[in-house]
Amino acid sequence: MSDALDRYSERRNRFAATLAQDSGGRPSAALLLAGEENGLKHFEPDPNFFYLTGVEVSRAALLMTAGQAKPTDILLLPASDPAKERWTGRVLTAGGLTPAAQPDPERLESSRLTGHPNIAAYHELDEALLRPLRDAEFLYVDCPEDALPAPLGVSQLLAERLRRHYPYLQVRHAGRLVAQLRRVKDDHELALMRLAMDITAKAHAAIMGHLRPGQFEYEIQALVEYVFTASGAQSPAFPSIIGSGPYSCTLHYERNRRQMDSGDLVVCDIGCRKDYYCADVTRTYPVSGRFTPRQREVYEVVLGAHRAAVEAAKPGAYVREVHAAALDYIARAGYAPYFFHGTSHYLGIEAHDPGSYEKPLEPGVVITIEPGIYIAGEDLGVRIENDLLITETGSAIMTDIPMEVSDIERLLLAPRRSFLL
Ligand SMILES: [Mn+2]
Repeated sequence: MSDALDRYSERRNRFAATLAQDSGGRPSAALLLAGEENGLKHFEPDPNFFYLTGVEVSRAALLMTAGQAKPTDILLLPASDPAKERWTGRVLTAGGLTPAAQPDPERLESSRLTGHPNIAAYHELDEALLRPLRDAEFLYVDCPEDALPAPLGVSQLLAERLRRHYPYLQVRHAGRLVAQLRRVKDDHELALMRLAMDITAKAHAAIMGHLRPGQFEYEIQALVEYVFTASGAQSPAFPSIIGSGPYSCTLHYERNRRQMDSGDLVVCDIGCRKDYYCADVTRTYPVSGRFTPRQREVYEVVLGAHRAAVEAAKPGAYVREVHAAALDYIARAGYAPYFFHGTSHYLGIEAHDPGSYEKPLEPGVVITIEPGIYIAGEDLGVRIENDLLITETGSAIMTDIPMEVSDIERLLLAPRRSFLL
């Protein structure tokens, strides 16, 4: 079995252990769904399902048990659909059984490609659930963190139906358990995140090579996303924020329609996703190439807060302590009212990766450090964001992009390159 496949089976073993621990050793079953295709939208599997299987097809599921006489680990895949494959190309399918009740060649092939010994068809999910649910006391299903404002999803409806059939079943949240595992990145994940960060660094270098007064924010967005795609990233990790002048103070500005002027600052909060892993890096640039004294004054405070936060981020520390370090620095400079968001979030398969903030940092955790000061009355917003890996001894910034005033001005004042168009 290849390294890649070992990695997923090792993750499933750890998930099974977490499951056994959470259910106190009582019989339980966990069901994670890949999700469904949505019109012409490019399909991406549910992050928790993907983390445990590496499988990218829709209408797939992972069924596992803990505390039961015979442990279950079944990957359910869609039935083959030759007519559909004319449109979509060959996808992983469940195959079937031979007359001798052995896996047919298609099933064997899917087993080989996924490293999963037990494959079944997704449309036979009810049958696959029969035995695990006969004894289970707990059913773990996944559910989005912000479920309340959204319509009920497939796994919620499924859990509701199963509970009607097995009224004694207690439903628990599988996502929280996978999030515990996803919070600490393995070497493979860190390698992919570094690729995403290197591409994002190239995009920031391109901004510094092209930015000039008179451009529209969307021109910078186009440049950034060109670099992402041309460098092999699958997509932006989140809508690119290119916010200039008054919009430098709008935290999640993503219209990017304004024409930039020479006295403006422009906040560029960008990141790509490479093989499912995200980068998220913000720099704030003076459009003219030079900060005004006032802009520089505020910029240096944010930079100092950034350093203070990095200093505070180490094994054993809490994210709230990292935030307090940044906020203290900004407060001592007199700007406390102008910093009104958190300093850090987890980063990984999602730009806002899940994980508890009530647990201390530990080696392998990746967080962002992104203090900012936003003075709307002066159209003056500054944010500086890097991605930080917690190490055995402290932390390491994973993104190599200039952030000192002198470096940024030098790069911005070098001869401009012009756009293709
Ligand atoms: Mn961020």
